[in-house]
Amino acid sequence: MATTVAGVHAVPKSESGLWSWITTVDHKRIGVLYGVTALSFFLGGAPNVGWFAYSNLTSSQYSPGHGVDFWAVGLQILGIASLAAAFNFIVTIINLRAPGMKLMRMPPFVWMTLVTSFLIILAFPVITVALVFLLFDRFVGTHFFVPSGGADPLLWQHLFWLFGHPEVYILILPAMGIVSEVLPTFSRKPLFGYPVVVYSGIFIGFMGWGVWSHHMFSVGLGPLADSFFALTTMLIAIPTGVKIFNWLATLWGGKIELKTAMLFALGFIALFTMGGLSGFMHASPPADLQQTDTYFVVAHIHYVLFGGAIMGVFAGIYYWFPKMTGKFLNETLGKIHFWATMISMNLTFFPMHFVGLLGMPRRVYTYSPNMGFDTMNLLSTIGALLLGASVLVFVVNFVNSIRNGKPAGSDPWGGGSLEWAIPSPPPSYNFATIPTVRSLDPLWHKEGREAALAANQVRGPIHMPPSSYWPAVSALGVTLLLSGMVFGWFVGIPGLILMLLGLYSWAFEPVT
Ligand SMILES: [Cu+2]
Repeated sequence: MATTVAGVHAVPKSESGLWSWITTVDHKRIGVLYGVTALSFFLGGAPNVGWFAYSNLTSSQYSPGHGVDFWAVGLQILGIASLAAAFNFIVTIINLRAPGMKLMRMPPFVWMTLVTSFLIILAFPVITVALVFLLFDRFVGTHFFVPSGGADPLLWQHLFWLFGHPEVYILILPAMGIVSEVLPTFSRKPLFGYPVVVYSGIFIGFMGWGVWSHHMFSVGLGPLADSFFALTTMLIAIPTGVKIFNWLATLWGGKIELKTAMLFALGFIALFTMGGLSGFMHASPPADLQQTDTYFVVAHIHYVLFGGAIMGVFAGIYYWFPKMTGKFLNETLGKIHFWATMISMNLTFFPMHFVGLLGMPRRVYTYSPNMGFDTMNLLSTIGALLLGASVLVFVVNFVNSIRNGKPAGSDPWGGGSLEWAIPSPPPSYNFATIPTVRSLDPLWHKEGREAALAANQVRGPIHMPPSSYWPAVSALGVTLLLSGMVFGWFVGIPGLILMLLGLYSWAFEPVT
């Protein structure tokens, strides 16, 4: 993965070749994890405790069977995978930049990946601790979350949201980074206020640690705590607003080209801003007290995480697909995908603001008629079906373009960052020799462009590790080892052996 990050072109061990790509990319491991979690549907009941799994719903008393165990163990495995990826990104970004690639010359997506990686390595241990407590409660009979044993169930809420709020930024910051690269390319202008965009991203990363109790205003933490978390939450809107104005200023006076990637980036700005505005509303404890546990909150989270994160990810896919595969995604299907998503997304989630304010509660599967929810709820349902269908358009486009897409050259959009100077798809070593970087957006400067293109020509001494199956063996071993907590030692012990075998063999693999 690190090899495809723009401008950072080191090749860490085991990151070349298709197989090791499959075994080291975080998302593939999430697939394995999802397999483990989904197993619980067949082997012990789904973990039906809501996504934030408040105690004491998760205790053995209220959740017998193995559903919660699968969920907790699966989340621990995901934590290990995410930590491994985050450390890999941090080490790569800090240590293995090209000569002249100062921190303040890095592409914004790399910057936001760096901030996100720090959030991951600091936030995941918090949920790890909470899950270890929970597993102790369930397996050993401790009382970390058992009120009858003297515990305070709020401990889970604090631990969960101390992880859970930074997690929101783990999801949104990379999307902000993607958009900060897509907008300049299709406006033919450098990112407006690059340092301010970077610093506000770092500021959001810091501030994300001081707002977790805004998820707990209805708990009754007292006026002092409520006021503090209301203020910090309102404060975090400032760097977010700064970013939005910088993106708008990037567009201002630009030569705007409405390719699909650009449409998704613009959609991101519109929808994420709306999500930010409703978020600002429940930064106020009295307002939140009315909105909490209603569909208003459901509307908010989908505007920030679907309108924000998912739109950003689609912008990134349309932008870098030609680089990754050497082929274009079909623009017509792309535009149909974009407009279908935009319309159905708003049809699904916008009415939820209103039914939420009318008091429609979350996590209830049916409602009595004549509450005034019916029409708007029906609109949401129709919207959700259309939204699903719009993703199918994308899937068809994706599969078809991989096979029969129009060939894209090395630089289909005229981008400013270094990845557009190497062939599409990139060779595993990226640049034949590592170029020296002299500015931000090096390809938009004559000498930077010449240096990057020249660096492509001569194959220099770049150390390339062999592709390896061992990371896959270690990952499988870790998964089995932890699954042993649910299934028993006959799964755990082989997992331990596989893990040690994989790590040992991986470490001592001969270097070619
Ligand atoms: Cu939050």
